Amino acid sequence: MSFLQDPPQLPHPFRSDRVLRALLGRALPGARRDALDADLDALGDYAAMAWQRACTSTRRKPVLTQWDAWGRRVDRIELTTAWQEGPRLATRHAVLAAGHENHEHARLEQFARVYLYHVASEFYTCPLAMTDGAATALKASGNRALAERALPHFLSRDPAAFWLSGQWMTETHGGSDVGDTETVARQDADGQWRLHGRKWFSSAVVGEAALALARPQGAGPGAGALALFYVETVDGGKRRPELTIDRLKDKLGTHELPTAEIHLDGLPAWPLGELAHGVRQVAPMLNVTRSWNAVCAVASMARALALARDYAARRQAFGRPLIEQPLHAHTLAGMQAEFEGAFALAFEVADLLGKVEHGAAAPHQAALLRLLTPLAKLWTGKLAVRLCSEALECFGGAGYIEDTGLPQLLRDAQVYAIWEGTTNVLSLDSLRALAGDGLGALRTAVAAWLDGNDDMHAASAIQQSLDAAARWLDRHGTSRDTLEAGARGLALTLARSAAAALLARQATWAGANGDRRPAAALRRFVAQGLDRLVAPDDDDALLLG
Ligand code: MFK
Repeated sequence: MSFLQDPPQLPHPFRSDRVLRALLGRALPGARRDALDADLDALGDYAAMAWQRACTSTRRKPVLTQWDAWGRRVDRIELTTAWQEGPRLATRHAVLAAGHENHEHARLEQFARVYLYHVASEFYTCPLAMTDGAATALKASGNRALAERALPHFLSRDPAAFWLSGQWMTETHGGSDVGDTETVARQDADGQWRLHGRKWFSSAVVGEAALALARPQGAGPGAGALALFYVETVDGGKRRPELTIDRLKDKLGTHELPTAEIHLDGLPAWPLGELAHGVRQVAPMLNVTRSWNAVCAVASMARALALARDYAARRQAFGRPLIEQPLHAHTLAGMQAEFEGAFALAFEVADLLGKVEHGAAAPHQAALLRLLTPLAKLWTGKLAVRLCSEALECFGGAGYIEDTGLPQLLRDAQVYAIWEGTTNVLSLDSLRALAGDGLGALRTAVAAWLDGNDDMHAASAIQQSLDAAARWLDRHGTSRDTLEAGARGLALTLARSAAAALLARQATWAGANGDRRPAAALRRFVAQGLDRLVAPDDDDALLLG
């Protein structure tokens, strides 16, 4: 054999990530950086180790054993190594606890940890997101008894005390239309609520608790009649018999994540608040998990790009390294600009969340957060698929070969557009936010982000695309069908405009230190287009006829 290609090497995920380091350097007071950097460095070490391990071992999936040899129902799940390591990693580095510290930077510091841990965790971050969402919803509910019981476990820094929480919403009939939930809550003679039903996607079935939507017995139809309940799944170290696992899902990706179908047969439950408006009560959880979704999508992009960039310097073709081939370099640079925009938007959501939660936000920033959360989730979810797909192409045929570890990036990325609501569900959610003062809040924020930046071409492109979005809303806002048909185009336009303005802010900050790379990211991002508005027409019905 005359030639063996060097595989890509993963640079240290924290030390080599100039985009993350630049953001933290600017956004956090110096005194906060030391403790955070120690955790980020350790999580970066873990990620580097996990990549090496994945490249040199056989991929495993969790295994469900429902019955023991003697016929007892056991529902035991054997987890992969990274999942077994999850509680220790998550607690030692405060991946959840950091987000609930009592200061305005708590969420930014938390999501920096999430970003570095996510890919290596093999989607252990999925139940962590649910647990974070459950902690947030419990706090918002004002139910002190449940909060005092669960939060010390959910936010523990001790793996022995740590509990994961699920989010049991999705059902076969309900799906995205959660109002069609069929799970029923019945109250027994001594007043204890018990849940009866089937939940179709539970990604934290190995957890100790969950928040579940159910219809109190006798309540009417629709979402307004649903209630939100807290349940525990384990009693005395054993899974409660009123909870059975029907099977693990056979999914396109996220293979290490034991997503399950479950049956509830009288599982004890406690309402978080009033016995109605459960969707309203679960909304704080949804917005937190959607923020995780965005940051995790960006983390997958970062991984794909880091490997593709390293490989471009290693791989020779047509007499020179790929990175010296103009078209390859141009392709990678375009990907880098998109990634930097997505990173800026996802982390702005993280930063805003911390500010809003701690009363440190400006008046317009609560409405801004409400709008940017679905925008960041939906845009980064789609972009992760496109960027991971493009990154696989950067390896030629090797990108299509399983044991390079590369195809998994693309398979896993597909989940971001589905997990926590599809692109269309999130586009419709952004209409809810726009019905408030979302657009006004975004315009106020964009003006501040552009302040001091000297790229007039970018500023004008951003203003034009926001003006076009506002005109589109004025023109079509009265027709619900047209508004909904164009909601995705509108959401993508707003997401890209916001991301471009955030890149401008980053470019201004970096320019002061002589770093011209963020300005280049802004130019390229704007050149790749901001406006994704869709002109309404009658052809949908014809095309589908
Ligand atoms: C990691 C790997 C994972 C492995 C594979 C996973 C595959 C996917 C598995 C899953 O199932 S993930 C879960 C996916 N499902 C969802 O995310 C739910 C999708 N549906 C929605 O998001 C709907 O928009 C929602 C159910 C939230 C609401 O639909 P409705 O029933 O039409 O509610 P409505 O009447 O519009 O809103 C009810 C209340 O909630 C309103 O408040 P009021 O009662 O005060 O009027 C809304 O304003 C409020 N609300 C809704 N969304 C909100 C919100 N408030 C704040 N933020 C939001 N995002």
